[in-house]
Amino acid sequence: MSAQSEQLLLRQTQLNALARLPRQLARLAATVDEHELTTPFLAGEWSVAQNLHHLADSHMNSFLRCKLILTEEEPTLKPYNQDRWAALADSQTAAVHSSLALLHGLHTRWMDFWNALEENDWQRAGLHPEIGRVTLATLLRIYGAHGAAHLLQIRQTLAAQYHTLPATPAELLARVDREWTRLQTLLAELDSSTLESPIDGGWSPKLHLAHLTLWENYLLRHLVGGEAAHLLFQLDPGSDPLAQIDTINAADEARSQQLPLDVVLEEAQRVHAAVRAALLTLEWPEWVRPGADGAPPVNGLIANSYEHYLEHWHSLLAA
Ligand code: NI
Repeated sequence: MSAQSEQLLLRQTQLNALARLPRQLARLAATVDEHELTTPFLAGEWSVAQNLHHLADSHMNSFLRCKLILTEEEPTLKPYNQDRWAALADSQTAAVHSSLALLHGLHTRWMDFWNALEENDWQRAGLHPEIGRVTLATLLRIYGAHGAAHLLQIRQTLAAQYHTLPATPAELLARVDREWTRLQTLLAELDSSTLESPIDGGWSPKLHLAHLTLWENYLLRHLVGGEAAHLLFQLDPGSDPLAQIDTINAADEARSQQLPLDVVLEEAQRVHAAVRAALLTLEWPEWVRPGADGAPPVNGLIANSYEHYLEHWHSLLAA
């Protein structure tokens, strides 16, 4: 590929990221309750709501800068204090629909702006007092990656609500239910063709779900049920499955590719229902007492349930 077409492809990727961001944020926000929106679970970091309001503030500023750069000769760009903005009352409210609506309209206008640029417009620039000369090409590169960085930040913020071990089986189950519901809410919006389409060239939603089912099955049959893990994964006796996670995942991916969508969806619900039932019958003291390695066995239940859903639902936002 020539350097020029590589650059065009990169620009298209950045434009696509900007175009789809408002929908990703709206889908995510629909799964987050008021407590989760406004609690800064990560000490010293913004709440989910502050992240969302910040994206609206930041992109409004950037859109205006883009227009100034296109219509004036190297205009001076006005910096602003984003932390102070995020601390204002309007950035703390749980009413995030206002910022989501702003972003929806704003990104539509912004896409019209970008799509109408002539090739030599991309090198037009403004002067930022702290960063120096900033071209439109640079602004697209920065803001094309900005949303993804905050989506990651939001996921880490939500994950931080689980930093301590669940105190009771009921709390474990509540966490499992919360993240499972988030995952299912995101899946429920996708039609069957989207469920089977690769996301950004990676796994389809169907493959993400099949993968979660594989490890829920491990939780159910090995961690709780005591079945030998090598039998479960059809490995040689004595081999350690946790040392072969990539091989196991790849084998399951190949198997799941061949399965009809309904079978994968049905299996996911069936295995998950069995996991839930099993969690209700745990002899709790055994699970929270530190094992030989110092870690309580409940960690295995967590890693193969709600923590694992959290790692994967994030990818579904881009489906
Ligand atoms: Ni995984």
